[in-house]
Amino acid sequence: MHIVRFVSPLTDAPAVGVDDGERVVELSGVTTVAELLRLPVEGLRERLAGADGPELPSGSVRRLAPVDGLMEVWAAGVTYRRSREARVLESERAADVYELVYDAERPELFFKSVAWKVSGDGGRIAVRSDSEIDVPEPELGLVLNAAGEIAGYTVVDDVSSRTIEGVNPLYLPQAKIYLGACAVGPAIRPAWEVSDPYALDISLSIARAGETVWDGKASTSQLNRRLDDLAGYLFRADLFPDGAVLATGTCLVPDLPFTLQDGDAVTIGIGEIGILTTTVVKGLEPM
Ligand code: DO4
Ligand code: MG
Repeated sequence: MHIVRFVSPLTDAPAVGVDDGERVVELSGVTTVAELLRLPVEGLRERLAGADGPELPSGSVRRLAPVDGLMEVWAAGVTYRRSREARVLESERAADVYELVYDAERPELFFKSVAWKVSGDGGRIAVRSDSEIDVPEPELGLVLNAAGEIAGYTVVDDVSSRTIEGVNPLYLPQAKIYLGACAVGPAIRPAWEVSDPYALDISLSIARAGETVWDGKASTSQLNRRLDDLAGYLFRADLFPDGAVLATGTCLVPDLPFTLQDGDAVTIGIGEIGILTTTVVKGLEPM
């Protein structure tokens, strides 16, 4: 079962429901995912079990990114050996920064996006026109409620400019926070339905003009951090009244000089969680 945010065909406005794979049952009286993330996990479970609104065939709804209200998207970095290796290679003079953070007690966490800028499944991601090497970063997303509990999981694409971050790690916000740099979806899998979040397959496939130009597979078993520890650091000195999504770092990075190009189709799959598909645009036109 997944929590979905979609366009209600009855009102043409965003709605929230429960998708069992065959039908979506709307949660009456709930219009945002943020409202659900104000509940503790047990309260969320009861609310989802009591879904009794209008029903629609699962394939018929237009899904929206499952982030809204004051929800924020954050991301962890260098949580997998592969990410550490790739960053050490691309950054040369600042390589130590990445070596050190991989083993440090405190993880690297950075702000990624406000809710309204996030792209959803079937949407567009962007690469910057002032960057030459750009990649998608497929990441398991923790969906955290207002109390910091892991309420569910989703798929996040932490789209990144390797050119800009490679020049100087202090440019990280410009490499990672811009219009079209964040995709989340297609939905949220409730935490209690995922038996082992440390054993999920992650795949990335990039297609250009119908041909696969890069694909790879990895697993969350390679994660060098504990999920609740990452969530704990995010909530240490901050408040998220509408909850947050925390991307847990990438384990798949194409070798240099691979770069995304305009029109590429990017597909990220995470076992038990979902498949997120987006199309790349080059440049920063409003989405
Ligand atoms: O340290 C820079 C960012 C790392 C990152 O985004 C990742 O490892 O996924
Ligand atoms: Mg990342």
